[in-house]
Amino acid sequence: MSGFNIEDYPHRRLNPLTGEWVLVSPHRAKRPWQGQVEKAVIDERPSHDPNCYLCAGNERAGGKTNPDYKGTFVFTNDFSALLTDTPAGGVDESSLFQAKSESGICKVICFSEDHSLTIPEMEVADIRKVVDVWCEQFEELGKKDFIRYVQIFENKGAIMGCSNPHPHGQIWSSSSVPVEPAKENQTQKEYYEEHGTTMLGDYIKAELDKKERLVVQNEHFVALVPFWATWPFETIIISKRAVQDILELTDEEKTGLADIYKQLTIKYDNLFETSFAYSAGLHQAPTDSSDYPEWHLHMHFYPPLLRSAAVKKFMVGYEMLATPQRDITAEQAAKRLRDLPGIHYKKS
Ligand code: H2U
Ligand code: ZN
Repeated sequence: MSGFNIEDYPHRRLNPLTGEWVLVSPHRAKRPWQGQVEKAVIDERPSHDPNCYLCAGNERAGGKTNPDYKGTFVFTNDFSALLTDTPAGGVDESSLFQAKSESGICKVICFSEDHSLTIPEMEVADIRKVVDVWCEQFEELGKKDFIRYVQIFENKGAIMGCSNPHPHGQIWSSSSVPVEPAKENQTQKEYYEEHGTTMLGDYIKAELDKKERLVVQNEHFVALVPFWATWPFETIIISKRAVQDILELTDEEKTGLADIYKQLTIKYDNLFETSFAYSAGLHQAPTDSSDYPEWHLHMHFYPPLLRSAAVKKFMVGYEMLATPQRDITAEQAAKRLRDLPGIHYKKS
């Protein structure tokens, strides 16, 4: 088509980290939205909830009692999806019936003793304590012979299936490299072999130059809407220095990670003046003691909200059967986030 441009015409964009494509239909986002934009009721929570299984001093579903912790608190998930003592073995009948034993360790991390808080409302110094726990856990779990990948993540909000508003995250570590990191393992390796530099290092260099998809940044990290974003307000935090995992971060960089986690989630909360739901998690090199110079630490944020505190995007129909699709472009989403105040709406 002559005169093609990506602001006006339907097109596909490549996600170089997964090798997958997303369909973008910018012409559809041009229709004005006339539906109401309802504000969510501000949910006021107590600092301590006697019925919360993550609050200090309370009993959990498994029967154990939480200590009187202050700051962060880590425990082994009472309903772990992976177990340490799974016998080796599998099913290997033919290429059609393949199964492999999998073992691992799952943990839950309380980010704060204060039940009422969320990351955007916590102090950077307290989020830094969360980053320190990530480092301790990544090191401890990654050192184990049978652990080859450590997935650190946060599921936030009831619409993401999160069972409890108490600020918390999880770590699932496993004996094999799971599907998403395995794709990124392959693509980053191929890129590094071809260019001698990390894919995401080259990517942020270009994005810092173009600026149109940037959301927030500090000295050590940048948060942006990736060119290939699938979810309406999907973002990625990337370290400015290429490091394979969080253990390589300097003290200052760890504080930088805490800072950008807060800055980005403030933007998110301010977008619809609601506690913004998402699944977010770090992607880093496998922990099988090989060297992975191609791996570049980053954190994905996949939020489901589209238009208001209540209207979410559904990945259904064409997206389940063919390919993911979006209307609002990555550039429009980035501009909306970038233009929002940097102070949390509850504090302004
Ligand atoms: P979500 O925030 O994504 O719902 O996860 C909370 C985790 O906490 C979940 O994996 C665990 C669940 O198994 N959990 C416990 O380990 N102990 C409890 O008493 C309740 C929930
Ligand atoms: Zn609580």
